[in-house]
Amino acid sequence: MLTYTERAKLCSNPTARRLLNLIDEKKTNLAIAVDVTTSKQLLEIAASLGSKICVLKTHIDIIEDFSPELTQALSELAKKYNFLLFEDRKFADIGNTVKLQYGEGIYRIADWSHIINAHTVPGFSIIEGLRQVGLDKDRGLLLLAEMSTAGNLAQGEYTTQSLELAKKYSDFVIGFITTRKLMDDPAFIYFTPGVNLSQNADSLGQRYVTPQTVIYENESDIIIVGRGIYEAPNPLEKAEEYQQAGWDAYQQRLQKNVSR
Ligand code: S5P
Repeated sequence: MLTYTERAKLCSNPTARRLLNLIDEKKTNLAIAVDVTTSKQLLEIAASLGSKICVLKTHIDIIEDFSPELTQALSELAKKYNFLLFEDRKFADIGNTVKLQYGEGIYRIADWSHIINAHTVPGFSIIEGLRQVGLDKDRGLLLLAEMSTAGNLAQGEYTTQSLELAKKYSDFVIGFITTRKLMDDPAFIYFTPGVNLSQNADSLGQRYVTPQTVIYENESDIIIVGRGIYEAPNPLEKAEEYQQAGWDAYQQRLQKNVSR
């Protein structure tokens, strides 16, 4: 098995390279999902946990006091603590519409978010639309090949076809939202949400597994943790715990492959 850094050399997309390199540099495969509703909370978490994470995932449209200063401040923190921003917009429309949603409007996502994601329901045109905006800015796209929720429809042929789309646009598609590793090509990066050390589910269909299951057993690359960290009494301590768990599982996986 290759290390994150070794895989970085195989990526054509600059954001993918940067991400894989910084994971090894910072020894963290932890992405935090900060689903809070004020700028203040978001910036406080970004500043206090920035050194522990490789990616900070936002839902910018849930911030009730949004202003462009927020994304400016987030970008500065991302630079200072060396993490990437991932706006979890889950684009799902026709090419022309997603182009506008990505590049225009209040949020100007393409101007600050290194990584975005999209459902593959519309087919190739959604990728082409996003790519027209993001490729020149060195951005990267994740496809939702699977989801974490109970009863979700992203499986079987849908997942298989999503992988085919990724291969076709591998200059812009850097990986997937998924529960597990899906392909042998080491240039694709797997992000897995639905991670929690103390709960199996929430009350709305979310399903949780542990960092060990995600990174070691399912051979994914990055754990996405939300409430497990930001709702804890001491988020910094929790972030360290998840960082360690994710990193230990990765080290074990390297060993597993060596001894095979
Ligand atoms: O299938 C998915 C895809 C995503 S991106 N399931 C998810 O839970 N997510 C996101 O991961 C979701 O939007 C949320 O921001 C985060 C999980 O948060 P948690 O609080 O349940 O850890």
